[in-house]
Amino acid sequence: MMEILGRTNSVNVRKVAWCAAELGVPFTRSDWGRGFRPTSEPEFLALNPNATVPVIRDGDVVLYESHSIVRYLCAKHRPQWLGETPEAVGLISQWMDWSLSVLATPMSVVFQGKKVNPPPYTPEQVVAATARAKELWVMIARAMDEGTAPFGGEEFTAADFVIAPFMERYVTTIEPQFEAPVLDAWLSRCRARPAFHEHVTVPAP
Ligand SMILES: N[C@@H](CCC(=O)N[C@@H](CS)C(=O)NCC(=O)O)C(=O)O
Repeated sequence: MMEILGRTNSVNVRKVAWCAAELGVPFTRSDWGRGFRPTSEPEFLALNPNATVPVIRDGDVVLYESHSIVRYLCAKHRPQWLGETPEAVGLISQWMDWSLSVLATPMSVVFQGKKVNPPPYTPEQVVAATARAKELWVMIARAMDEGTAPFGGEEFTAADFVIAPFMERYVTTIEPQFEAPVLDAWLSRCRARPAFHEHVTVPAP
């Protein structure tokens, strides 16, 4: 059976667990990472020398980087979720990469600034990151309103699994007053799914 290594309060672990559950892929999970078994242990470093969660072990396949794991799971079990035309593949991939390279940083600064004690960032850094995160969620909502976002639709794509867990975190712990009907509707649809409820809407640390 596939194994996920990583604590459930990590947004990156949540992405992978939700994707696997929606695909019907059975898995076990073990608590590694901050507050649990340290990823600096040699057993973990042998799987991921970057010492980050999540990692999966699926038979002989060992992978780290949450978005690569989501791509792998979709490619193996539901390749259409990666896009059915070259254009769709490009767009889904673009948003997945964007969410790691652009969205994840301010989200992480704000979240850790609010939740980690002592906060690893100054209040000024948290204020700046909050403003940046808000700009980015406005950008996401606009793309959804314009119909150019390859996520939040009737059918899943790989991009849903990596962006919706950030959205859940944004509206629950960062900006509960954020007003964007298109995001509210998407979040409601996600929350109605048992797998999202089980693997993403779990209590934050
Ligand atoms: N780009 C990586 C980032 C992984 C990452 O930074 N994971 C954090 C948790 S969200 C981590 O491992 N923190 C150290 C720890 O928990 O010990 C991915 O998407 O998997």
